[in-house]
Amino acid sequence: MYDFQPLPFERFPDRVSARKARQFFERMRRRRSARAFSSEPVPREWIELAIRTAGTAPSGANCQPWHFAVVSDPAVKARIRQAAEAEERKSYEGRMPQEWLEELEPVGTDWHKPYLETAPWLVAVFAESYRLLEGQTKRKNYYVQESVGIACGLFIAAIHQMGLATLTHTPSPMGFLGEILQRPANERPYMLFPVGYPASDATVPVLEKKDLGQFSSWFTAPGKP
Ligand code: IYR
Repeated sequence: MYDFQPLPFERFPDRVSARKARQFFERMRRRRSARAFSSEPVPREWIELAIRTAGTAPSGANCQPWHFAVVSDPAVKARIRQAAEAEERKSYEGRMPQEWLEELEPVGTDWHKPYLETAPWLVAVFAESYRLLEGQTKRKNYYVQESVGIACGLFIAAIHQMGLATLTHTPSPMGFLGEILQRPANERPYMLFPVGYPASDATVPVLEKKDLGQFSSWFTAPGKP
């Protein structure tokens, strides 16, 4: 049994909550995935803070089933780029069904991933499917996909909030990440984030996000907002 303490909670005045809700939305709606990065260095401490933010995520039974492998060494970035491009090339040139390729056509992606070397940092996230206790007994983790997904969401928000850009890159398959980054067998690669400033000439597709009414339904008492 854990020790319990009173919930540390700061209640804001309504007008403060209303302002924070609006300001956070206005900030987050300006986030865009970048596919062209500047090589301008970014302090390690900022990346540490984004990862620490990710590590505050709720997780099944507080297992915290994530690992963040962080790369700035150009030699390691080059190996990752080479391996990712080899897989992506096979995907784009045969493994991906026609329907998928057609869906991606307007985005303009292909197997070339120069950003894996240009971005000053690569952050590879691994999901710990189980834990090993002393004596090598396997212990299950719970809600691993959900937990790691939430941690990644917080990471993305933290990176955006500090004025940097990232991309949710999922080269497929990405088993090479575990090998290059020497992760144990109980971890599966989950996502790869190049992080840095966007290139000064970076472009993004003009996309529409769904309107609230298109992705929510509400069940309120008659006459209640
Ligand atoms: N992993 C590939 C393909 C890709 C798939 C989807 I769905 C995207 O939204 C974008 C890319 C790549 O990174 O190019």
